[in-house]
Amino acid sequence: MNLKAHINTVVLFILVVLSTSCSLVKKPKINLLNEVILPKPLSVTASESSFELNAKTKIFVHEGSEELLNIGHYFANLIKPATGFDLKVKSTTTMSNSNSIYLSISKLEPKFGKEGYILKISDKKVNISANSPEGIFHGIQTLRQIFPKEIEASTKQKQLWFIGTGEIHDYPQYEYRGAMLDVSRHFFNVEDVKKYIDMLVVYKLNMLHLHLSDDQGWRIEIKSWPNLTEHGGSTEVGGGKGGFYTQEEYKDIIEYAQERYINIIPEIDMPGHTNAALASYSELNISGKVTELYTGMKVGFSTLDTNKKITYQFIGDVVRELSEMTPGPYIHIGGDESHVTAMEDYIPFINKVQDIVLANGKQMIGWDEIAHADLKANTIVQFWARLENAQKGVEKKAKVILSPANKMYLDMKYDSITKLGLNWAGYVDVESAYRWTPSTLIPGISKSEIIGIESPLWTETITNMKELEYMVFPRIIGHAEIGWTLDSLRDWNDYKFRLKKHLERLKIMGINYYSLDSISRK
Ligand code: TNX
Repeated sequence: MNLKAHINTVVLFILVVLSTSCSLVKKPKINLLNEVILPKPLSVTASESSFELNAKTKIFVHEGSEELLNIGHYFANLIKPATGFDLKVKSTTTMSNSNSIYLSISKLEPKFGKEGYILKISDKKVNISANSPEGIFHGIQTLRQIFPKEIEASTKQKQLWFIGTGEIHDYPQYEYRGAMLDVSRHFFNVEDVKKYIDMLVVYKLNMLHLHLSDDQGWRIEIKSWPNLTEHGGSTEVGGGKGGFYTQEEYKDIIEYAQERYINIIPEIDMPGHTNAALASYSELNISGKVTELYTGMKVGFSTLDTNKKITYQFIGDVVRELSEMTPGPYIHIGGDESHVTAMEDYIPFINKVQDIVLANGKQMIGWDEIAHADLKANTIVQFWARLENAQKGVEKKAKVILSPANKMYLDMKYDSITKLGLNWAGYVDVESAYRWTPSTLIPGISKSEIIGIESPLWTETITNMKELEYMVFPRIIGHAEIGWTLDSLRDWNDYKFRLKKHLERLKIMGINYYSLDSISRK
């Protein structure tokens, strides 16, 4: 080694020693219990030291797991803009590396299920373990929320990234925690849907139900019935140009969602809410003639002809093409507000559609009206309006998803001065969205019959992402906590306090949320 190289090495050594000892001296005490994590985890214990994430931190994943490597890269990319760090993600067999974030599948107690996780933070490393990758992904969302809120910034921040040490144990109380987006009344393109998915995963939601057809527009390409999108996809409420997803685009959404542990549930609403299809194919109409395209906001005026063979051929084709593209277990068939379909036609219609869905290897979900039909063992009833329907469903041994309109409809106005939205189910302020308990909502329906809850956003009055965000946030965060967190750990005043702090984070994320000034007045 020549002299110059030697001097360089010595200087470098001194620098390294200085920098590590400096950071040791500076290491702050941070109390993990003070961090806001939404939804609230099952247990948090704090050990009042801190871990620093810096440019040298490495993400290690348990050897051989492609999926965990992907999650590692997801986290590295997530924090890259704000930190400027390009964290390495590597496979490993040992856990002895310091300054690392270690992701591993291990056998946690069965109660953690496939979505639970344990997050351990020491001053040297972060460790997330779970029974399956879903759990690791949820653990990553918790880790993300523990970092200073500036971690969400889209530009490089000048600051250090310390987090408090301790341990978090966590798993959900309901397996189905969903959102629904109506892309029919107003179309939202692939980029918008991906953005929405990215917002949902922060709160550990795991289902996105897409309302793909209604009177005002058909939004998914069906190759055997091309006019559905060509003609039926060309409109939306208010006369805009509509739009639709090609099958390639739909698969792209599914893949994006899958990488984030979100299951996509496609809905084709029938036999009502079908004007876009009726305007595209004459043979589906009772009159045998096509209808006009519709851009208004009325509901309940359209129906497929439930007595024609061609109707079931049509549904068979649609369900087959959808099932082929959809890896998840569910197909949603709507079934709501079929006001111009006679009950004696409605019941055999739903029965036949249920057979079609089952024949395609899928499980049927329908809005609560389907409880009038003969439900098969694994059919799911989605409660939105009528308690009697949900109760009837449970009597018929169906499981239920709860979407009570007066608590969960994100298209309901917050209050009388909200510009967007509707109010047929009343105003849904942030408090009433949060202050209820699924298992005590409907007499006769207990926790074991409820697979979970879902927050629908109908879009008659919602035309773009800024408007969507305003109606969704922050109410959906409360719904996410209802679905995930044990009822006994939830309290409105405590939640209100945590949510207010969390709103500063939403601001940095650039989300156009509804301000909580109105709840501060209370
Ligand atoms: C009822 S909820 C509907 C939708 C409307 C919504 C508006 C349900 C199953 N049907 O068609 O868009 O109200 O809030």
